[in-house]
Amino acid sequence: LAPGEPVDLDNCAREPIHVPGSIQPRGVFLAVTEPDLVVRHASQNVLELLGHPVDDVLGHPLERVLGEDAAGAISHHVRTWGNLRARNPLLVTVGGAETDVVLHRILSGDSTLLVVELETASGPRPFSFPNTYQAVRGAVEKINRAQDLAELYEITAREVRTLTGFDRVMIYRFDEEYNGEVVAEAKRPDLNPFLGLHYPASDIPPQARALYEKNWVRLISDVGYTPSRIVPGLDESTGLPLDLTHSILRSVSPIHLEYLGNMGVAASMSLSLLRDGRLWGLIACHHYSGPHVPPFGVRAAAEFLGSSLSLRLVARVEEDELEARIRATRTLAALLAASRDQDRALASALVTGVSVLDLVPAQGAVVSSDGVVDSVGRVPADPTALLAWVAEQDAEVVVRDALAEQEPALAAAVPEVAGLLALRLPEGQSVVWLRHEAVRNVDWGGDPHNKAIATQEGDDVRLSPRKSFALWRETVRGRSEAWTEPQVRSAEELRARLLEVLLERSRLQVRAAE
Ligand code: BLA
Repeated sequence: LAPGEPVDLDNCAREPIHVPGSIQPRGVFLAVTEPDLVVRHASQNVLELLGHPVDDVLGHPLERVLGEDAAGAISHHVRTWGNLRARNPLLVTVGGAETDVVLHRILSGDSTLLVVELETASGPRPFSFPNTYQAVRGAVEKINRAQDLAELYEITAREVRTLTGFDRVMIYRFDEEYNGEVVAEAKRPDLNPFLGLHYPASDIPPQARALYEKNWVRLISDVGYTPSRIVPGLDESTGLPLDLTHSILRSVSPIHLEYLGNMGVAASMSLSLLRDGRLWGLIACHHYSGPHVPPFGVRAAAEFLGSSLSLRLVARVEEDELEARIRATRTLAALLAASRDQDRALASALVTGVSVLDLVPAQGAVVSSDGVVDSVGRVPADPTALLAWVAEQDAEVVVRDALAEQEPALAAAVPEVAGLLALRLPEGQSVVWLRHEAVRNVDWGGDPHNKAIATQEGDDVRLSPRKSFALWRETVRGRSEAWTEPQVRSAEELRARLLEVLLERSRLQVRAAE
């Protein structure tokens, strides 16, 4: 974006959010040279928070801004430790107030600048270090005991809420295209649930996701804040604005603030969930009644819970995949045993008791074999058109998840079907799994709490969760849940074995006739 160009819905994926040139004013931002600790950049709110006009700070040693003790402690700290980010925060007293100092270095031409961010530990600190440690240890133990993915998400949401005190904590999981779904939620009981809702990928644009892979926590403690500018803010050697990727005070995208405002959110925090270094989801936290500032130590503890969830998840997904494979093998064996029973039509054998729906989940399945058509689950009243269509296909295994778009003629004949997985067998025989449209109707009616949403209803405002959900619903309309690779593989395996079974059955029939 050109400087001064407004951010809007069309260009917001190009907004360079890591270089906003300003911060959220709950703390102070300073960038100093080393080892002299002379201030080169400062946020304008040094006046309000520390009592020095920004011009009295620039070009002066840190000592003048923070006092001898605090500056001495920082100087000692940076000379002692290499990995500063792993050692945050440093607790110092500035102007009589307990203050968290959070340090990291950024590049400045061939050299580096030390970024010093200060957050006053406002109000009573609900979590001393030992308390936080106890809480986190207890939470990790619970996470490790979770029996399945759903419970794992659930426990993490609840524990993060207990730790941070947000009104709502959601586990937000991306699909392959970075559309998101709220898969777990812990909330104040009077709030309406977001659980199960989906949002389009554009709600969290690519550059934001890339930033969140590097910096795993961001807090917007007051959605209504006025940004405080960093002066001068442009790096002396490169002329470029300072990179705030790792700043804890980075001012956030105005378009996102508008979104949060429309959602009725007063404060927001999100934590990155990573798998092999890639973002697979977020823990998204909302506060509604007003600003909310969990101290840095609590945010770090919540981040740690997020990484525990991520680690556990990788193990859990692998366990689940293994279990699914074992289950599929057993189901396949049961189906084949049933299909060898010569006294029963093959079509009936595959849909009674252990059925093809146990092998591949779907809303219904139709089997046509040897002139017999049988089904299980929800299937069209008259599957003739469907079976005729499958018999005409060239491919042995046919996979469709957007029937209306991919096969309009067939879709017109079976309007309730959005996706199918079909095995074509010799002589017009087939096994066909059927899925409905994936979109569930979610009742947004009433919405007693988030009044801001209701006032946007008449407007063409895209930046509200309800409009955003509606957009997602538009983009996925007419699609079924995707057929996964393991599911298609299971179906292919069934087909290979059924070919043998059909051969055997016809041989026995011939012999019986002789
Ligand atoms: C960032 N968008 C975000 C973030 C979330 C969401 C969680 C991370 C920042 C944070 O912690 O608040 C989206 N939040 C959601 C969703 C839910 C939620 C889906 O609670 C559902 C319950 N956003 C838009 C559109 C654009 C956009 C249309 O909706 C742009 C075209 C932009 N979102 C946008 C940007 C950021 C963002 C630029 C980055 C904010 C920043 O870190 O500076």
